[in-house]
Amino acid sequence: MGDDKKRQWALKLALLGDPAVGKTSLIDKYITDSFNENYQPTLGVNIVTKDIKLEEINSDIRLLLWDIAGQAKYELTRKMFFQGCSGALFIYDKTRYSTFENITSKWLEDFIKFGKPDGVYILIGNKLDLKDSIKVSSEEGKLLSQKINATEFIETSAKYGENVEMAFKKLVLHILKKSGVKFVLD
Ligand code: G3D
Ligand code: MG
Repeated sequence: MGDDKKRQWALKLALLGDPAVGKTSLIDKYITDSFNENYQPTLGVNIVTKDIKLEEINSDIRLLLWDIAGQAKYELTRKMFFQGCSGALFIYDKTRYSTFENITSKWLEDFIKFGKPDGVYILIGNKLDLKDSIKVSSEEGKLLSQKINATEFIETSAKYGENVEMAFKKLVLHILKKSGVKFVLD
């Protein structure tokens, strides 16, 4: 209370999920307004930065969004991918059940094995707009998020931007909250 000094943060966030679930599309949608830089090294990762301001906690935050660019190379660069990573979005495609199953058997396992023990993560069911091809119900998504102790479950459409900004913002707020920043998060 009474501390009005502006704070600055840099957070590394990972987007995890099977090929074609929409990781890159979610990032593209999110950064459209304030694109900074985007480079694709030969390492199999894509790193995009985005600077955001969160007035509610008087903070400037630089986000480093790590996206898997080549599946085979990801296996080789996993350690680096998770080093210093504060949080993750676990993404599956609501129209492909195998992408949902792989959240636990592959992506969560990697995050636990290679990531920070106190890392924060949100479960994302993407392609919400493909109403006629849905294979994973909202109830199943919700149940999985509880089972894996995700801080939130959010369904998105990267195509139409539905809930995209909210998903990233919630991840950031949950990370800051967990690291001791005092504010009310609902
Ligand atoms: P990835 O980065 O996880 O591999 P991409 O996935 O972002 O490359 O997306 C894979 C394909 O799914 C792309 O289609 C992309 O347009 C589509 N996609 C991603 N998110 C959504 C969504 O929310 N709704 C719909 N309808 N499609 C989505 P293409 O045809 O370019 O391969
Ligand atoms: Mg991609």
